[in-house]
Amino acid sequence: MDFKRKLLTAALPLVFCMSTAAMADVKIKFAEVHPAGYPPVVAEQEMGKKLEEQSKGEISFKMFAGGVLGSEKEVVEQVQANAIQMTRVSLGIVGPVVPDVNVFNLPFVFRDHAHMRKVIDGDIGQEILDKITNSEFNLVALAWMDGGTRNLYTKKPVRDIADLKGMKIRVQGNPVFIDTINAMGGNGIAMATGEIFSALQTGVIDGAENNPPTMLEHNHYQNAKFYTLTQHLILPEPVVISKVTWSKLSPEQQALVKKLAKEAQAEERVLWDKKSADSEAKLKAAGVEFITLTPEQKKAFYDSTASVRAKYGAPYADLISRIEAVQ
Ligand code: BDP
Repeated sequence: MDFKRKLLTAALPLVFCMSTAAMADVKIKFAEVHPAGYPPVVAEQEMGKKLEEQSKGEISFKMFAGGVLGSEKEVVEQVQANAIQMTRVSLGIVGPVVPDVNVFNLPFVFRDHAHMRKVIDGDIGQEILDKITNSEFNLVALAWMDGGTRNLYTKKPVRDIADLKGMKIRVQGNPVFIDTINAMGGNGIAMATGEIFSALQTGVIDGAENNPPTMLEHNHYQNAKFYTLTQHLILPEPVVISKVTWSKLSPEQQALVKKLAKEAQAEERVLWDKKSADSEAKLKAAGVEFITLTPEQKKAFYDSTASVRAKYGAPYADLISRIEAVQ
């Protein structure tokens, strides 16, 4: 064996040892604020696995779960700059960046969870994704994850809207949500997801609002034992990719990413329903009291937020009528 050949043979195993990530043309870092095992995280990892396989290793995918790459707001900024390539965020966080999406962020804009799903699965859902893509904010929106229905959780029970008076309630950093809590009589305070646990613990806030899986998995229930089923927000969560990365993909690769993101949308929904039911059972077992409102009591929450729908919904009156018409 001549020297050159020897060298080549020695190097071969090395080449095969190189990870797909090292060889891929496009490397995707995906940021998630939720922990491993949480429905969207599971569906997104599956999407990543399929992406690596079906792109034949041209695209690599790595999940960074549990908020290790920063808060959702910080992550969105990094995706805009292509320092992170993909993420899933609550639409609440996108609203301040792309105001058009705030239609879905309005209190009680959806009748119920099933209505929200119908809307995001149809033309309107695609239109809102396109609003994100066509905005100047350097993101391409691919699909929707389901984030369930948000309800109030508090240290002292809210059995009626009057009980909320003056309570400091954490919301996502979006003026629509601060105004919503204030309109209900509380005091809306914006902070990042990762700060809620200690804010509840130290009494900086009296409560927050979210779906059962987040209340459970982020341990908020440890310091807020009352869960009032207001159902005031039903926020879908877009999966977005940086436009810089998107433009590096071939049309075939773009189609593949889109297709797999839509598959993840369908897969996550099944996981979500199971996780929600499990979370409710676990929260109850941990001593959380679920407070159901009568239709009149719920109407009081709806009526109190009319000013918010009027203020932020006015430019979108037609769209809101189309949302209401979805059966
Ligand atoms: C959860 C969303 C997550 C948000 C969180 C929050 O899935 O994206 O960050 O609420 O309110 O339901 O911060």
